[in-house]
Amino acid sequence: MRKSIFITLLVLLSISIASVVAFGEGAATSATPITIYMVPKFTGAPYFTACEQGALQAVSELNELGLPVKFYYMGPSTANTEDEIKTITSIIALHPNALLYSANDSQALIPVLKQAMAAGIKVVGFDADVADPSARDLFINQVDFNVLARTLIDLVAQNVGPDAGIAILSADPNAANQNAWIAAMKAYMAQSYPKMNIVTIQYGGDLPGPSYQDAQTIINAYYPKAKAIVAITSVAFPMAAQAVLDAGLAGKIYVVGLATPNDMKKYFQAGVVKQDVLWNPVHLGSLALYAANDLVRGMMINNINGKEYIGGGKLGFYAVGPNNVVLLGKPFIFTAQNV
Ligand code: RAM
Repeated sequence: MRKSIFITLLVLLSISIASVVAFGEGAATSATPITIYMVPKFTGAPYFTACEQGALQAVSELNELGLPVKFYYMGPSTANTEDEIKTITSIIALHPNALLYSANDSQALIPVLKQAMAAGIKVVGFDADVADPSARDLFINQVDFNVLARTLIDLVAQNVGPDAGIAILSADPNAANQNAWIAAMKAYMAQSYPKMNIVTIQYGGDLPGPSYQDAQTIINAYYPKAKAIVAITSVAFPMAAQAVLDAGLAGKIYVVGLATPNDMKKYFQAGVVKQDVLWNPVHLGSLALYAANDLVRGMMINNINGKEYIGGGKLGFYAVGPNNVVLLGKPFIFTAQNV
């Protein structure tokens, strides 16, 4: 049954590609390159560089198919909402076909994204959404919020205990992804570990210095009440590990979070981190790029068993869910054995 749906999808995608190639259906023909900009929360992080790499892979696959894409990656070098808005404003003036964003702030970006849509630009979020689904065409969510929350909290329960006190180290207080994970962690704790509790939530703004200082605050003001730090940004996790290491508390405070395995290697080696959780950021960037291409070229697959699909090239087909959210996949747990 699944196989036959897959074959139907494959056939439909090739028809869809063929029609674009042969008849120039939709907004752009194969001969006309389309222009796509990718704006991460910030450029200076291996996590977002991995998203960029994924987008570049998709660009070269599409080029091979005769569907040329001009691709540009730009954004603030460190987390900064105002600069992110300025970047998007300047991109709108260049009239690209599509814009990919990861929002530092789920509210602040809404007007500029609506402006982009009004200018005829297809808008696709990845990694971190905005609070208003009508401000973008699609959002690619890396992992189901509840699945990610469960993964992190189960690790705390296994390593510290079902009654652990937790300090959360987050990003911008208005970041949609971090806030959704926090809400999902609270709900899962209440349901599965009623004695577990969140002692404090600190917001390091996805910036190294403030994240390190927040980790120090947790160590100095909340340990031993908090015996676990859950650092849910790729900037904060290595900073938390560094702060615990510097305080001589490796092995006493359990530090877990989200970051590229490469970023965490030295902390595994130093014995301060035992697990690192992340999805595949390369695939996230690829799927976002494919989604934008599909929208611009009119290659979305509509109404198979009542659903709409995007074609993600080698990644396969992905259904568009409620609020135009597409789910990428599952989180991985990295350990000293596989980093
Ligand atoms: C940071 C960003 C991003 C988040 C990753 C894990 O780099 O906040 O939104 O998904 O960490």
